[in-house]
Parts: sequence; C-alpha cells; structure tokens
Amino acid sequence: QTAYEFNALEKKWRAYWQQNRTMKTQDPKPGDKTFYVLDMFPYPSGAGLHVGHPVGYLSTDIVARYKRMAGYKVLHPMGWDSFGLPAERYAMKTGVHPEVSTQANIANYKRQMDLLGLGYDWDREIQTSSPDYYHWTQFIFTRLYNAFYDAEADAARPISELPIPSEVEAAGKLAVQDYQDARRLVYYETAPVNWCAELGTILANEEVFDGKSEQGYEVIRVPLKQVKMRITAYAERLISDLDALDWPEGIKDSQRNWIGRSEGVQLRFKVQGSDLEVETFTTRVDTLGGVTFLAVAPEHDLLDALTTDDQKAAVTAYRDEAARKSDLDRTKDAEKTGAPTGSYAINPVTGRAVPIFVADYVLPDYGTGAVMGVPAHDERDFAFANTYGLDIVPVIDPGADAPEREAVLAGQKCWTDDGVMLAAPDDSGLYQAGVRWREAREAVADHLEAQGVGQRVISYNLRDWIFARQRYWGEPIPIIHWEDGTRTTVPEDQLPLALPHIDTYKPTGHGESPLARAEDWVEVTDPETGMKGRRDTNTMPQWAGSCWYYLRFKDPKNASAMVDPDLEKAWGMVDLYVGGAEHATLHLLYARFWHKVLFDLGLVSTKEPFQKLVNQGLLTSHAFKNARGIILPVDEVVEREDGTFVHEPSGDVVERVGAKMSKSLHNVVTPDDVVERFGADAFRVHMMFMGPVEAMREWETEKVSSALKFLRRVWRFATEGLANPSSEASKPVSLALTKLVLAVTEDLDNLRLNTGIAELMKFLNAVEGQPVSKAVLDQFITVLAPFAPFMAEELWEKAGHNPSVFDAQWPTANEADLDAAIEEIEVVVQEGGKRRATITLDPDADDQTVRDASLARLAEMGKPIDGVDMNRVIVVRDKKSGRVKLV
Ligand code: ANZ
Repeated sequence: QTAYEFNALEKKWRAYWQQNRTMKTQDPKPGDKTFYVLDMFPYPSGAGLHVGHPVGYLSTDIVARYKRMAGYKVLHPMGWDSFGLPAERYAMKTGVHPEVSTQANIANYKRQMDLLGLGYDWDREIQTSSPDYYHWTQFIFTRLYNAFYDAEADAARPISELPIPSEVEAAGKLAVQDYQDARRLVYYETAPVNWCAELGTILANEEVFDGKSEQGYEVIRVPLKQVKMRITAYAERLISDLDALDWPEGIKDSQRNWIGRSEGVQLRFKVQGSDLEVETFTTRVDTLGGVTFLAVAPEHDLLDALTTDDQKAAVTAYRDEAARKSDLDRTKDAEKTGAPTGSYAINPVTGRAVPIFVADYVLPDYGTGAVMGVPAHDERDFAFANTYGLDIVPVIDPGADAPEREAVLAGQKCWTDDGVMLAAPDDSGLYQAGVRWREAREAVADHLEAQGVGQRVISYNLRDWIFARQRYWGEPIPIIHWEDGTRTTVPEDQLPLALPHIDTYKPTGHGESPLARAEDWVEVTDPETGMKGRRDTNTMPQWAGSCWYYLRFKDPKNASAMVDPDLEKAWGMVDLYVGGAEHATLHLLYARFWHKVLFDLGLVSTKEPFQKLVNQGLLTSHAFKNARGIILPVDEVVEREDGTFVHEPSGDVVERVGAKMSKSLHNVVTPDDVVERFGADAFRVHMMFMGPVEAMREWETEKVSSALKFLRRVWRFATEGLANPSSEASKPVSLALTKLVLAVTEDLDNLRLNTGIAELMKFLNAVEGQPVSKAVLDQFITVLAPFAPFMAEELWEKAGHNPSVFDAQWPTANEADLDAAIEEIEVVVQEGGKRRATITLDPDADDQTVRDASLARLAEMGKPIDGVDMNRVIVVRDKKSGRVKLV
C-alpha cells in the first residue's frame, strides 16, 4: 500500500492526458448517441479564475466524463470570449496591445483549468478575437444584413427575394436602399442613442443601469446614425418558443418581461385647426371617455409642428432638459413634468378638444411615442394632471364595496383596479353602463376599427439592438459606405476583414471609433468602377462573438464554412448549458435571435440553440462587519480564543458575514492555492459536495480538508483491496455496489452531484474493512472517476488496466437485483412526520400484512393509534433502500 501523494499523482495524469489527448472529442458518426454539454465561455480577464468560476465548469466536466463512459460521443469544449472593453482600457493605460494581454490571460486561464482536471478538448479551443473565428461572425453579420423579415412567411429571407415596387426602382438606387433598409434585419437609422462620453461609445439599453454605464459613467441620449439589428421582428417567436425549453422558469420570465408584449390599440387624434394627427398607443381604450390631455415624448417627430409660437421657448428648454435623463429616470421619477405645446387634440368619440403636452414620462420608442392621458385611471397621468391642473374624469366605477369609491368618482383619487363602466361618454352608446371594462375595451376597439381611426396592435418593450460600438477591440463591421451614398457589405470571399493594428486606442474626439485613425484601412476603391468608399469604422458589441460560438465548437477549424452542415446536425442542440443567471436577457436573448435567423436562412437545423439551461449558484466568501455595518477586509481581523472576532487596527469586536469575493476585501481565493494544499480531486469533491449546483454557497478553504480525508479513505480502501482482493464479493458488498451504481447514475442524469458524492461516502461506510473482489473495485473506480479523475486513473492503472479509465464502460446495475438481495424490509411507522416505530418484515409481505404488523407493534409498545382508518394508510416502498414507509 502506498501513501496518497496527490501532488505527484495529479501532475502525472495531467501530463498524461495532455500528451495522449485523452479527452479528445471524436466527430459523431451516423447512429452515434451524442451529448453536447457547454459552459458559458469566459472573458479572459487579467485576474484569472477564482474558486467561484469552477462551480459550473466542474459540474459539466463531471457530467461530460460520465456521459462519455456511458457510451455517448460527448462534446464539451472551451474557448474565450476574448474581444471586449477591459483589454482595450488596459491597453490605453499601459500601451500593451490588447492582443498581447489577451493571449497572456488566456494562457493563465488554460493553465488553471488544466490544474483542476477540466477535461476540455483543447484542439477545439476557439477565441472570438481570432480572425479564423471572427471571419464567420462577420459572415453571419453579412447574411443578416442581406436579409429581410418576411412577415407573411414569419421568417427571414435573403434581401434579393424582396420585391421592389416599380416606383421605388424608378426613383433611383438611394430610394431602393431606403426601401430595403426599412426591411433589412440590419439597418442604419438615426435615432436617440445612449451615449457614454467617458467610454466614447454608444451602449445598448441593456448596458445602461440607472442612467450609468456598467462602470458607473454617465450616459446621455443623443441622436446618432447607427447600425441596428431588427430583433423586434422576432419578438413573438422569442416568447412563444420559450415554452419548449427546459430552462429555469425565472430565466424564461425575465425574457418574457424583457420582450414585454402588450396588446393594445393604436388610435389617431386629429389636431384642432390643422391637418396633423397624433397617433397614440393604449392598452386601455375603454378609458377613451376619460381622456383629458395628450402627451408626446420630447423626441416626437411632430413636436415642432405641434408647438405654437408662444410655446417655442418653453418647449425647447424642456426638451434640452429631458435629453440629460435616462429612460429609467424618466419612468421612475415620482414627479411628472412637461410643457404645453399650445395645440389641442380632438377626442374621436366625444369630439371634445384636450390640450397636447410634451412630457418626458412618455418614452420615444415605445408604442407610438405619444399617449392619451387618463388621469382618473392611470397613476402617471394622475400625477401629471395634478401638476398642471387638468380635468380628472372617471369612466370606471370601483363598485359599491370599494372604500375609495367616492373619492374616485369625485376625481380625487386614481383607480387602476377592476371595475365596471360608468355611462358611456356623451351617450355614444359604445357600451352599457355597468359592463366590465374588459368588455367595454373590445367594444370601443371594434368601434374605432370600424370608423378607421384606430386598430388593434401588439406592442413590445423590446427595442431593436444597437449593434455598433465606437471601440477598437472588437470585430470590424464589414460594410463599405460608397461616395455615391450607397452601401454594400464586404464580399464574403474577402472575409475576414482583419482588424488593423493601430497605436492609439482612444476614440477620436467626435465620437468616431479609433479605427477611423487607420486611414489606409478605412479608404477603399472599387477595382472595377474606381468608385471611392470608406469602411464602417465601428466594431461589433461584446455580445457578437458569443451569439454563435456554440456552433463553431462543432467544427472549429473549418476554413470554408461557419460549420459543416452534417456536423451541425449530428450534434444538434446544446443538451446542457451551464452558466450564470446574469445572462438571462443579454447573451441568451441575442444568441436565440441569431440562431432563429440562421434557421430561417437554412444555416442551422434547429429552432433553438440550448435545450436545457442550468444557472450555477454564486460562490461567496466571507468578510467581517463592524457595529456600524462597515464590511472589513479579512486580513485585518483575528479570531480570539472564545471564538469572537476582533478588528486589529481598531480593536472593535466584529461579526463574521458572507460576502462576495472581491479584491478590496482581500477574500479572493484562487484555485491554485487550494489545489496546491489539498489537490485538485479534493477541490472537486469538496466544491460539488457543498450543495446543489444551483445553490448559493459560502466558500471556506479549510473545509476542503474533509474532502481530502474522505479521498484518503477511498485511497486506502482501494489500494488495500487491490493488493489483496477476495475471490468473490460478499452479498452485502455486492448489494452496496448495486445501490451505488444505480444511485450515482440517477444523480448524474439529474445533475445532483452533491448527492452523487454522498452515495460514494455511503458505499465506503458500508464496505470499509470488508473483503472486496477485483470486480467490485473496478466498478467502484469507474464510478469514482468523474468526480475524482486523477485518483481514479491511478487506481485504474494499479488495477492492471490500461489508461484511461475514461475509456472504460460505465457500469450498469439491475434494479431487480436489489429486490432479490433484500432479505428483510424495514418498515418505518411514522405519524405526523415523527418516527413512531420500526419493524422488520419479509420482503414479500403485502400491504395488508405491513399494516397489520405495524398496528400490532404500536399496540405492543403501548402507543396504539386510535381513530386512523388503516385502509387509507399508504405503503410506500423505496426499492433502493429497501425501506417501506407508511404515510
Ligand atoms: C391610456 C391609459 C389609461 C393607459 C389607463 C393605461 C391606463 P404597457 O402595459 O406597458 O404596454 N404608454 C403608451 N405609450 C407610452 C410611451 N411611449 N411612454 C410611456 N407610456 C406609454 O403600457 C401601455 C400604457 O402605457 C398605455 O395605455 C399608455 O397609457 C402608456 F387607465 O393609455 B395607457
């Protein structure tokens, strides 16, 4: 028997795996069972991995190893989301080219992943910043640009299939371009954008938090010409196709809310004394009789036309003020502000004139950017009406039971709850007094549609995706702007359009991307016509590369296609995708959108990319909190003998609390330290034993020693057994093994890795010290292997097999063996969740015998059960444990 020298042993197998490409993925052949398990690939930051990152990576590694042994072709790749802002900002500070720092970071991440025994096939590694990869990101962009959404077919089609009306054709190529732009999936548009001066770039709505960038820099809205992707065309499918996915309900809900579907009516109001009409969007057209004003967004196209001369100054001042606020501030601010335009609108039902305001609580890009104000039944409108002294006209009766009824009917309170209609405005007969508002809503909508002043529409909160960033370290956008005003994509056979090297990464002062400095690169001449043009100098947003990387892993080296169609089909959807819940609406929505377009264009074979999604729990560390609630760094606190903690610099007694790992609290733990002290296998076992993958957990390095202790016991048990195996397995040992195999297999199939480890522990408890056969040991080592791969390889070799244990077959066991092996069953008699008695019976005992024996036993113990109808007591048999429960 030898000692468990984990450091030497792990080093040996790390080298072996690398040399022999043990975890190499073979392309599937027809008829192969496949399993695609994917981690959300990381952005390789300068800090490297901390112990929290591998929660997900370890889970998928364990599942991948198991599936492979169970006979699947397994794809479990890793790569790098290597374009992005931090590398560029680092370059601005230090002058180190992003490419250089990125490669150094990647090397470090890889080393750390190998350290943990994460069995990735590095021959499939991809980097989104490598030209071999972004070649195809640009290719997909090109295909999206050259496609339009065909509403009738509910699918994307190549733009060449879009019929152009002859009058557009006749109006010239710029008219054709405009016509196509209005339908393309990628288009240019001037619209208000989120401009962050500090970062020198436009941000997507998803990247603006509380009027600030992720880094906390101020973001303002300015009009700008920009590239957008028409994700809104897919809003409906992005919602409805969620149903078939095996994702956490919370994530599906976030996506539904983000897309924000509402059914409503678009309704036109005539402007008094002019030809203008203001179109509003409302979900509550039943309240039309209560409209006492209209409000348009400060960005509304008609605002200037609506503004009368004497209101010009006030409206302009108001508009400038609104430009400094974010959407969120505008919707959140309790105070609703605005300014009268001086114009009036005519209510199409009552014929009454109401004033038109500009108000910033009306958002420019939702609905029509204009609302009908119903102060009696909308809180925002109510606040606004009170500020400007506008009429408040109730149209809904809260009902006799509502204590607020009187105040509502007097226009002193806003009522947004259920209710019935008061008499229809001006006896219009649109609906009867007393009908439910939902009914009235349909009646009014029917009326407006019949009159041709309104129509039912579906509105989405989702905005089209602003796709350009004024940054250097990203994929160049393959578009050329020609001097005649036309625009084309870079021909596909000229891709990749490589990112030129430059020395200054700062955006130019006027908000143009740093790429504008690379004059030679920017200026192009068409070799055929001699026409001059300029390349688009924007780069794609961070999310582009991760929109399709899961496809590239199937065929990462293909130089002539994004992915070979046969391989794309053979692997199919990602079977299991594990990553952080923070990607609920960004990456996961964008990737689904691209995938759907690719599906429509015939480039992929499935409608969705990720079948099952699991969010790993956050790993926290600890820190200390003083009486004033200030969180203190861990290295400034010492533990006293009585178990209390003292902050050394101040002498304060402090409390130990869970806290996020962060540099400033000095509580970041790297896997490197842990592996050095306890070994990678102990790290793996401990991390997975801490709890379910999805659960939050607090990390304490010292606790890894329990996992190490367990592994030492495993080692002793296995090495002793191998040195001196029994010729045959005893009955209890083979029973324990059968239970182990069945339970671990089920746990792995359900991603219950913590209980899988608990089963290994139970097995060890049951068989330690008993003679075991070689066959039992072989199976045990195989079951251990996904969890503790280094030790398992070593034991496998000691058992006289050729490495690798991962080429061995996952053992199977028969449930029937368990039944046969059970010589007696244990009956637990429970009452109200409490154990009252335990009896032992023959396994063939039928339910009635079990009931009778239980009753007899309880009576014997002097605890008879009275008043229970024993015929209604259910007998639950757990085959695996041999337990029978009475419920
Ligand atoms: C009149 C009304 C009466 C409304 C009432 C509500 C209650 P959701 O459900 O989110 O779709 N609205 C429409 N466009 C807007 C914009 N661009 N900015 C801000 N608010 C806007 O919300 C739809 C409702 O939000 C619409 O229905 C409209 O107010 C407002 F008792 O119209 B409602």
